[in-house]
Amino acid sequence: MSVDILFIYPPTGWSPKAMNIAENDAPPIGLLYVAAAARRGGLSVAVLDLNHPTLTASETVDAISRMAPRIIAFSVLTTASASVKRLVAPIKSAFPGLPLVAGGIHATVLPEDLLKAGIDFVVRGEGEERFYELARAIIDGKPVDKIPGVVFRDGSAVVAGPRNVAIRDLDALAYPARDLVPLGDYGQAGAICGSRGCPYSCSFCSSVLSQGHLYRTRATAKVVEEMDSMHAEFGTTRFQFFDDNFTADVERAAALSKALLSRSYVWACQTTVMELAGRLDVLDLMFEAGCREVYFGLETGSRRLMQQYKGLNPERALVVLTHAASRVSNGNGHPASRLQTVAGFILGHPEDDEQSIEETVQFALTLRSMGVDTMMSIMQPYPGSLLHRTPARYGVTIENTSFEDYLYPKANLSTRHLSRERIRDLYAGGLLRIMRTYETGVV
Ligand code: B12
Ligand code: SF4
Repeated sequence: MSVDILFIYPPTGWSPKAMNIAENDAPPIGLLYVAAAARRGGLSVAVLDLNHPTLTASETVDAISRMAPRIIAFSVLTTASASVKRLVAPIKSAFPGLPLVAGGIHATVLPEDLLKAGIDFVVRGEGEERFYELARAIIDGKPVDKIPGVVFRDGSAVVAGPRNVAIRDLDALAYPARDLVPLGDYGQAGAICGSRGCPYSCSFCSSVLSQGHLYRTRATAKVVEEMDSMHAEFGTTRFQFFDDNFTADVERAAALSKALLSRSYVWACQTTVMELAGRLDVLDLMFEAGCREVYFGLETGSRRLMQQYKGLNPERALVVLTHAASRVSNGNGHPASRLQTVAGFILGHPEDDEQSIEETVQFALTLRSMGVDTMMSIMQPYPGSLLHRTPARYGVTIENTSFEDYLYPKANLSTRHLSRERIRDLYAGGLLRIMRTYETGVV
């Protein structure tokens, strides 16, 4: 077997065996979009997800040798950048001259980090159009310096093509090439994207600089069509929307829900509270249409910070979250169950202090007593976020620059109010109090 392109999805910083697989149990949708576009252009493609099944470096080299690709292309999140760097040397020594390409969020925001490690070409931004052009140019021996988004080394110089602009018409894209991965092995096999980008600009989010504020949506009919095709091809009935913010356009969320009323699919999404605060009817509609899990990025439970970040107050947030958590259905075409409601919090915001963190933990405990699940993480300085780009502006110090440690339970920065160690201890203490509510059922 030989292929033009072998796409590789590397593991995050945790060793695959120690990794909480649920965190990483989704097919790499971004990479599968890029693979589908390359295939549509006539290139033969294969995908190796090093998490499914987990492969060591030498097993990866063996797999590459069996597939004999003309180009290797990695999808790189920051937490996976160390894995990619570790793979470069064995691949280069086994296959000298084989071009190595990288794309994805980390490659987009820090291309030189990967070029320095031996990657030959980086594609910044959305890869569907640009990767295909690059791959064709490499195969045909044509120049690559005019391709938007492409960055490469020329001797000691780093050459960058023009800026890669965001794709406007998401409906024109080929569906992600899900057939190239062992779809049945993923917990979140129903991953699907109905929109890209987000109109907000939270300081800790990499979407801001990597995808810009350009919020783009697909036609609802097209999204439903893709769900139907996944149902027909893979038997999918449970879907996970990977949109950054499912209700960023609340009317669109309502329209998509209406279109799903006639299907018996179950689905999950992530969103923010703001848009739904005055539109509980949309939440009801989503539930009626099969939404059975909703993750709210609340980020803080402190009155002061909630106001500052989201223009919200805890009472308003409570109305939305408790409304969601009290939705119960006895069937009606969709599975009889409740709406699992999850509130996500981050500890260690630049303005967090002992008191605001205590308020966040208290708020989480209040939510637990009302049937809402909570998820706590520690603030990370992800490249691509404003916090990483201008830490001094936010009064934070990045104490650890080892990217593989940028995982939600690890403390890697200090703020003007709290040391890194104190953030870690407050997180551990808060988490313990919340975990106890799951053990005992008593809040
Ligand atoms: C859904 C999601 C998840 C899901 C699924 C992840 C998955 N396997 O795909 C779950 C919940 C499992 C998850 C887990 C984690 N996530 Co997450 N997640 C997202 C989210 C909301 C959407 C990702 C997505 O599917 N986007 C849609 C697709 C179409 O876009 P895309 O993936 O960026 O791909 C495009 C381009 O990047 C590029 N591209 C991608 N790959 C390639 C490859 C090549 C060769 C080329 C040329 C181009 C290219 O082209 C694609 C198509 O246009 C993003 C936010 C965001 N906007 O990116 C965060 C995000 C990616 N996650 C993030 C993080 C940190 C994590 C975790 C490490 C959290 C943790 N546990 O500590 C884990 C890592 C797990 C892993 N390795 O998969 C960060 C990454 C930050 C960074 N700088 O790397 C983000 C950006 C959110 C944030 N905090 O800012 N995540
Ligand atoms: S954290 Fe959520 S709401 Fe904030 S910019 Fe990122 S995707 Fe948008």
